[in-house]
Amino acid sequence: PRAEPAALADAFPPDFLWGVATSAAQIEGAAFEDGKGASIWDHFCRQPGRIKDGSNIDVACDHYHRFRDDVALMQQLGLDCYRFSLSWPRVQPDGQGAWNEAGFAFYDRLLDALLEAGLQPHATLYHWDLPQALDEQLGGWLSRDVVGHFADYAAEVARRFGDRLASIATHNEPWCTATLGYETAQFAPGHTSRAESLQVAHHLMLSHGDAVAAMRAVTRTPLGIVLNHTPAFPATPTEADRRAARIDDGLNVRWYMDPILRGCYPADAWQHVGADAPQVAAGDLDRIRQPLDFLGLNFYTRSLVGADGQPVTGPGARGFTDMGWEIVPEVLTQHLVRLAREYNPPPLYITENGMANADRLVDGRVPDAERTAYLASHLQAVAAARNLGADVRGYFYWSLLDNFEWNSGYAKRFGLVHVDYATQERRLKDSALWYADMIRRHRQRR
Ligand code: GBH
Repeated sequence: PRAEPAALADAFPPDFLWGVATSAAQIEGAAFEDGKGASIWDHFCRQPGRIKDGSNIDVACDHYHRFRDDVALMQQLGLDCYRFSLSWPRVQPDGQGAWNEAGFAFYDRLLDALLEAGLQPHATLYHWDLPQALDEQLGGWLSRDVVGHFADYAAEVARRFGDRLASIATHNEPWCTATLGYETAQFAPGHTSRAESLQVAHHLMLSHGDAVAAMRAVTRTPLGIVLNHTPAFPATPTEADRRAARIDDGLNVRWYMDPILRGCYPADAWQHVGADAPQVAAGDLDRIRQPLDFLGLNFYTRSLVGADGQPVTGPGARGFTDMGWEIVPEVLTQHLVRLAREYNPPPLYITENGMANADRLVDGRVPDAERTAYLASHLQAVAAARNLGADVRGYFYWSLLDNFEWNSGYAKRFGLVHVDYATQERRLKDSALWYADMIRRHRQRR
């Protein structure tokens, strides 16, 4: 298809779903209101030097108080669905023991507002905001005990909300939780050990499997997981770089896909990590591999592996985002087709895709042509992958709003909607109007 809204609308079947995504810690604010417990991100933001602009998430986009406005914006855009996450410490302040009814009441109000507006709610249980109490008392995801606490939390959410949720994903991007949180220290809780990160990854996957099993007992809503894939390419065509890219693929893509969908770890990457490999108890891999109803894929860019530094441009490069990430939509097509062929996965959703851009307000508008081009080219890429056999059923743009971009603070803007943090004023960017136009055309064909 061409990149125009009409051509793109034509390239997707009538039941293809259009959405946007957010996460609790990045937008809600109200960090200590109505009985919410602290999360590891509330804590991390208070450690000097962790967040580039020194900001925190006490207020963020104030979505906790402004969710009705945000739902109205999504309705205005004509979206089918909304992907959001629940804050575990908002509904269970210590991560075990007592539930916080006021916290559940917020999600109850949000679900009512979404359903009233005709938007399908897609929930994620864990988008990185672990209850701080579990970190302090048990050592966070390093503790195998957290697996059971997560499954209890998952079952409680499924019991209360399952019948109103269009889907539930256990984890968002376990690679990020494990690698950025426990190996590179970019994310909470800020540890620097590969062995820890791989043990955490194992516990995350075990908690995914146990949560799916626990939720199956109380809900019939579709269950799955969301993985982030950054396809790795050799920086130069040498054998050494090719091997490095293959190992990177083993640690980012196959380290999660293989246990979750096939019940085994990838042999080459396992061998590569040597003594850093995790403790795996008998039966763990059977618990991890549960039948899933969908797989969510978050795609932003590729990585070039093996050289001393990354080349400024590579084959297929179409420029870089404000995060410095290379824009490579054709890699999304190629990767989706690979997943379909290698794994025969459950139905796929692009649960995140988007770009940070140096957006500015100009005469009351936000002329973010770069974002519109990114969106259009990635939708073309998804359509192409579908034509080549990848069963992709929906697309969620990251993100609805400009929000807290983790260790980058508020300086990086991913939203279709501009947020003025001084006033909390929301304003649709040009890309939002483009997306709404494409969706409207697609709906006319239904
Ligand atoms: C997602 O993470 C998160 O789910 C979301 O909360 C976040 O706001 C959003 O993306 C935007 O960051 O280091 O150059 O090789 C995505 C995390 C992005 C991690 C791409 C790996 C590789 C870029 N991934 N990144 S590079």
